[in-house]
Amino acid sequence: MRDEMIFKIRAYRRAAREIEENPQKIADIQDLKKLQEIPGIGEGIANKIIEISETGTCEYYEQLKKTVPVDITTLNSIEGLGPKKIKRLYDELGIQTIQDLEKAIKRKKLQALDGFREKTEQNLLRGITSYKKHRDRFRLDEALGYAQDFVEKLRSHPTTLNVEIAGSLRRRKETIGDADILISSKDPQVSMEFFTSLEEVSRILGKGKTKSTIEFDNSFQADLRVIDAKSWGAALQYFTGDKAHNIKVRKIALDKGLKLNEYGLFNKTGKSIAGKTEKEIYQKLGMQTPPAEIRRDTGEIEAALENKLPNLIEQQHIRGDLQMHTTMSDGINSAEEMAKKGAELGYEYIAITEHNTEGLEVAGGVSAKDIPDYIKQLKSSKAQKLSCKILAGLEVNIGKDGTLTVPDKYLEMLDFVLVAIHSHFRMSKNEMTKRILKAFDNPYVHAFAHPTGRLLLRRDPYEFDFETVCKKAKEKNILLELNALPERLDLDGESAKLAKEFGCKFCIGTDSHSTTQLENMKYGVYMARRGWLEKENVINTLSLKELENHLRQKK
Ligand code: DGT
Ligand code: CA
Ligand code: CA
Ligand code: ZN
Repeated sequence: MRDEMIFKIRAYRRAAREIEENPQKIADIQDLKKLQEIPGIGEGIANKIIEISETGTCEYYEQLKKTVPVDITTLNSIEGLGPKKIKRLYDELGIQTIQDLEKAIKRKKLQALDGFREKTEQNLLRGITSYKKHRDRFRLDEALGYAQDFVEKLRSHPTTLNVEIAGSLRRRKETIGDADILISSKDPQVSMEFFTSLEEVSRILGKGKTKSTIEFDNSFQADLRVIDAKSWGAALQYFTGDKAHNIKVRKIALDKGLKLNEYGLFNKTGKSIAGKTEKEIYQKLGMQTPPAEIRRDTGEIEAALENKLPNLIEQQHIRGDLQMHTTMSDGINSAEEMAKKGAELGYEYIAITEHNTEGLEVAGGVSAKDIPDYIKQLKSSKAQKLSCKILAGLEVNIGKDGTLTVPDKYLEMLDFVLVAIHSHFRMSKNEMTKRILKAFDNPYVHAFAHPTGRLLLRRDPYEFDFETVCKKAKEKNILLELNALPERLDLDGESAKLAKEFGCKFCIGTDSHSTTQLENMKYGVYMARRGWLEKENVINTLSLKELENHLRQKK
């Protein structure tokens, strides 16, 4: 915004990245020298980190902000707007807020600017609508991070008997409205005091005997409810939801002449017959306990009544990770470092899946003619010695007409070929479907990466006929990816369940750009569980040998 030197900007970005990736909590390192041991952090930034840890902000930043009266954070979260455009909109049209932007679009003022067209205006308007629709929700990883920290503090308090996260967080929904935390306590009043006085709390929105609501800095909210131990299971069941699931379960109770509410399961005379645990409630209703992730009344109740719930996949079944990037493109770790981290996670293999540069404007990647070298590098003798094997993969762009941007003779050399849509998102549904089907006809394709292209709370999926694509994937033996990057989570549970019903198989990849991000695998597993997937449905539960056999079958 201030035309600062590019190297200065880069220095801050690099530091931010390193801090994000640092396993240690940065506020715990209050030592100037120790901070400077972190790559990318010099004395200037180290001093600012200490100032921010101590005061919550830093003078330099506050002064800078005053010189630029633009709501950059909000504008930047609109799809189609980045820092460069925001600066031009401010310089040339004086746009500071989302309201200013809307007004300017309505008056067709953007079209007058160089490089902006009517189409740009329409796209931005769509971005604004999408932003407004999503702004009250939070990404699963962020919400879970907050709530789990909180719950750990509550758990370690001496008056706490039991504490649990309920609601959409327990169901691992990909976006979260608010956190619902349940507690049973020796002294409810003390628990409430403790909850509302924790340092993360920025506002107390309500404080009562059995329920309090607090807000964090970023306006994420959490409810805490105090529960009687004898009603623990009933409350956990009720507040886990979702609502549709609850309504149907309550009806099953009614049909049996029983009454179910958040205090327990009661018979006609009002006597409690279950309530301490969820399990005994479901048992008394003649059903298995559905895992929280699938509670949304899409068949789990019927399955539980017939004792036919799926055996959901678990994190421990995962034996490798099938999508990631390295320093060869915009990642921050080398292939070898990724494999070492893979070994730490107990993996037998990882697939390095760089982008191909043809047809894509990203920071680096591999061009088709460099593929032989790329493979040689990944298969170097040094890499072969690691206990976690590296598969040579590539994330290939699907061109506008459905042809792949890398010739077959190169695809044939690779262990694992992902294809994905990275450009021309706005085609008609029919055209987009044809484009994907055409790509699936290529005999070397193993998997379809981030199939819907959505970015959570930011970009809606592109339009295509999902069922037709599932049928073709099944026919051509192409895996559908569950992309575990928290801003994607693509496929989501609903789509994965549908694809499973079509007989599709899946792979889970973290799409990592650093070793730390390899730990995002859990989010992919949550989506798989929400999609009713079992171990057998997911290819990276196979051993290296079995996986190699499967991948070779394509050739
Ligand atoms: P969220 O917060 O929008 O991500 O979604 P939830 O599912 O966490 O919804 P929330 O926080 O409004 O309520 C937590 C749970 O409480 C919900 O999953 C089920 C239960 N619940 C809330 N309202 C109702 C209701 O009107 N009827 C029934 N049966 N259950 C409800
Ligand atoms: Ca909630
Ligand atoms: Ca709530
Ligand atoms: Zn991609």
